[in-house]
Amino acid sequence: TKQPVRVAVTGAAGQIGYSLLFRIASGDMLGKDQPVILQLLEITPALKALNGVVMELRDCAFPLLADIVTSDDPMVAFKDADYALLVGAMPRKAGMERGDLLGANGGIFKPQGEALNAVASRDVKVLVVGNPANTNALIAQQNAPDLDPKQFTAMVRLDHNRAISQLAEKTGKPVSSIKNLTIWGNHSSTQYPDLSQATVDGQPALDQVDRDWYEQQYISTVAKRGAAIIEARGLSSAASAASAAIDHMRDWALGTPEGEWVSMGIPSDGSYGIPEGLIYGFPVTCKNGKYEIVQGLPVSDFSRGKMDATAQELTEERDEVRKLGLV
Ligand code: NAX
Repeated sequence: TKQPVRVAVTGAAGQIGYSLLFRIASGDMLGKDQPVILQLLEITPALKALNGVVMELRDCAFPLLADIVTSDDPMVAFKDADYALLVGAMPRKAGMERGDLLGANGGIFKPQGEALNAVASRDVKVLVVGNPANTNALIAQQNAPDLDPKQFTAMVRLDHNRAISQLAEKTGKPVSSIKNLTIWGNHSSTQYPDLSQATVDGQPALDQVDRDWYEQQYISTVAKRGAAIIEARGLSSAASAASAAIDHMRDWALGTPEGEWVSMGIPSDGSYGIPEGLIYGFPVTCKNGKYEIVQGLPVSDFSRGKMDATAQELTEERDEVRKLGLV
């Protein structure tokens, strides 16, 4: 039997945590043969609620759940962590400017980056879910100089999954028939859900839908799906966000199927003309615990405009956190 691996989760007493932790502990993320130790971080006032979640986790009697650690100190929660899912963040409040939001999150992700740098496994795989996810990932990464920058990723997988489900609904085909669509850029309203390479049952997706529907409706429906969930549920997406985090980590750790790609927010190496260093959604394949950008895809003028616009937004966010001295 395998040795347990350490999985750190921040914001563990929150909504996403309430779904995510149970999926990790049941083996959905790292496989049904991989025991896990959960290392849960919360702010001090939420530790009591977190303890309730821990009681429930124990009551599930998950065979793969080897141990649970809770703390309000990132140096404890990230100790020797093999995986770190950074979910806890500062939400945007009414009247907050982008600079205020980025500054408040810098207060969380800078010390967390420093703690990962100091105590996590040297091979730790980090996924940032807490918004603004791409730039929060950049802040954590830039404060962890001893780790490889490629170890820091941001979640665009929920957008990716939403894009699949919207296309499945439109074409009347099962989600399993849809391959190789891409979320480029920021996990925000400027993201670009790109169908130009996507296939449905092996046939080009754009031959099966109306170009107008794609450009005028599909892209914004995917980008605004989070707001639609809040409107309907009165709360933001949680179970679907947790499921996407599981998908992201599972594919990174265990690999993507041959001939298929997924979307991950990763540091740009300059591919596709995206400024180097931005944490940007790219099409990637994963193998042996490493991801690689899918190269050589044709980029239309329409795509170019969308890809540059979302890169521009991320550049502005980076400029803002630079001004704040966070990176
Ligand atoms: P909740 O407010 O339910 O939970 C967040 C938890 O984080 C709280 O329990 C809070 O006490 C904790 N927390 C705050 N600061 C912390 C710190 N410094 N250290 C440790 N824990 C801390 O939010 P939830 O619905 O779970 O969403 C969490 C984050 O995910 C939000 O930032 C949200 O915007 C973001 N999302 C990102 C998505 C993505 O696709 N990248 C989609 C879903 C989600 O909206």
